[in-house]
Amino acid sequence: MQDLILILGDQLSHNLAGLKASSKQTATILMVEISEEAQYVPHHKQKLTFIFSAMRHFAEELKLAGWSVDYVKLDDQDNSHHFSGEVRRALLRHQSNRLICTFPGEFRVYEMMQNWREELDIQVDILEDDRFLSSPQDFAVWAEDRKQLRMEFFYREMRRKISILMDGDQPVGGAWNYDAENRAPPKSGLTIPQTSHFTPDAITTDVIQMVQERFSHHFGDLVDFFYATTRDEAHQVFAQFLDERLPDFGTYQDAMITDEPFMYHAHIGLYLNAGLLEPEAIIKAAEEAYYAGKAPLNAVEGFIRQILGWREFVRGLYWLEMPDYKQMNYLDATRPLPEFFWTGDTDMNCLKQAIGQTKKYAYAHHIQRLMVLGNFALITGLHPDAVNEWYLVVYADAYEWVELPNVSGMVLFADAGRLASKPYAAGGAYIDRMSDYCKSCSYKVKLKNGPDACPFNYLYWDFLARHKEKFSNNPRMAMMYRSYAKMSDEKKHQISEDSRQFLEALT
Ligand code: FAD
Ligand code: DLZ
Ligand code: SF4
Repeated sequence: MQDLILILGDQLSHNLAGLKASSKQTATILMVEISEEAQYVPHHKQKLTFIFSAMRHFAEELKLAGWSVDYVKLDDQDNSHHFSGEVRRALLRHQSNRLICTFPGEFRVYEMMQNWREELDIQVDILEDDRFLSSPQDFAVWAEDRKQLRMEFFYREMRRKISILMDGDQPVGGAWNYDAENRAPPKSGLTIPQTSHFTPDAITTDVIQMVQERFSHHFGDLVDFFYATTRDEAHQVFAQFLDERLPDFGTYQDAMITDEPFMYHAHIGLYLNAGLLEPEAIIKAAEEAYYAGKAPLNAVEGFIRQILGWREFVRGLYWLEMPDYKQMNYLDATRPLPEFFWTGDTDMNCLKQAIGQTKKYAYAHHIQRLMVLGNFALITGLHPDAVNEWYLVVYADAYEWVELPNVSGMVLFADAGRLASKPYAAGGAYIDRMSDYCKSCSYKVKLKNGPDACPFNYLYWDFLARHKEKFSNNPRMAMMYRSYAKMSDEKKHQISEDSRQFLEALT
């Protein structure tokens, strides 16, 4: 009897726990392309292309390494198009009575796996995903008895735990965080290095055709697909980032420039989350770049914090709080998603830029996701379900474990502050400072009210006024409420009128 090892589309790692639990002699690997996964939310065409192509390439690598691989393609005749059906069929094909799985990235898939024990009457081993540096159990222990969960404290413990950028028990350079040196506005005349481009090989070309045929109605362009689809290529992307972009990563981390989607970011989220890159190796390589004098501490610490801090933290939070987290809507937001989130057809240039890029590349960098798109969703009161679905659909790196806490926690404050100490709301001045978008916008960022004023300016105050009961006692927001209190009644009325008109037109 053979063991059956199930490998999902975001588990494409040769050191996966599931692979380590059996052997080439005693196991068959099962990989399945299924339309339920492609369509439970209608993923961006480039995301589908990336995942299916990376799965097919990984299956070839496994075969070359001597594994027996049973790979079910999307257009295979008897494909049942859901995980349970494919596992059931494969168990019969291989006469297996032991199924080995690695802990999945989404709660709904975990529930499915747990049900297989009874449904299929077999042994199902669900192994911890040890590619992460902190397990859900470790995180639960850390979180126990803490009223507020703050990434910064979790991150410091992780730095100590895996001994990264440490000088004995103290952080290298004397501080845990160098953000004071980061986040400069974009300078004119910056020459931003090109990102890596790969020409689609025969496997990717087949996948592109399949996606164009089957999922043409999904969001996103697929005219120019240049992403890595193998581990080797993903490593090339990262190597290029280390050499060319990491030194400026910190300084320009929050900057946004028209037609520069990738800036100095790494553009590796999709590879990390699918398993083509491993977080620990990435962090260590960045640390080495610092010790070798190739990148300054503010850049390296900032980069490591994103992966060792934020990435691990949001995963811990997800598994700690699910399934309730998904239902949370602390601010009682009800507005449907405006149509222009799918088309980019809006006069607000910052949104147009961020959505246009997302459509073209299935990518937008963190500040575009947080302070442009997210800020807009927060202050206009878009419903968390609609916003979560949009983010899950449109980004190539989006899986629920990472998308949901970022959207419901960081962006929408739907979790009542479990993740963030205050909502990330801002007026147009922030976007103007950190980008060149306002110069080409039909709205005037300096105007606070009236038909030509930047909508962020009045919507921001209207948001604060609408949620006064929930936020006015938050010490981090006291200053803003004091400023609002000092405004004349006429000014407050203008804010509310402009917002009412804008929001009515939006819906
Ligand atoms: P870089 O800026 O170069 O950062 C390097 C790596 O750090 C990223 O690849 C990622 O693995 C990690 N990282 C950085 N910030 C975060 C974060 N807040 N949470 C988790 N990991 C982080 N990231 C996803 O991987 N998937 C998502 O679905 C996702 N949805 C997001 C939704 C919103 C509303 C926001 C505000 C952020 C979201 N992020 C998500 C986090 C972040 O925006 C992306 O990880 C990043 O933009 C990916 O691009 P990059 O590889 O160039 O990142
Ligand atoms: C995202 C995705 C898609 C689109 N398709 C598949 C697929 O056909 N087969 C598969 O094994 N995985 C796919 N994935 C990734 C899964 O959605 C992901 O493994 C789960 O959401 C758990 O994180
Ligand atoms: Fe965005 Fe306002 Fe600037 Fe226009 S003026 S780009 S809407 S911040």
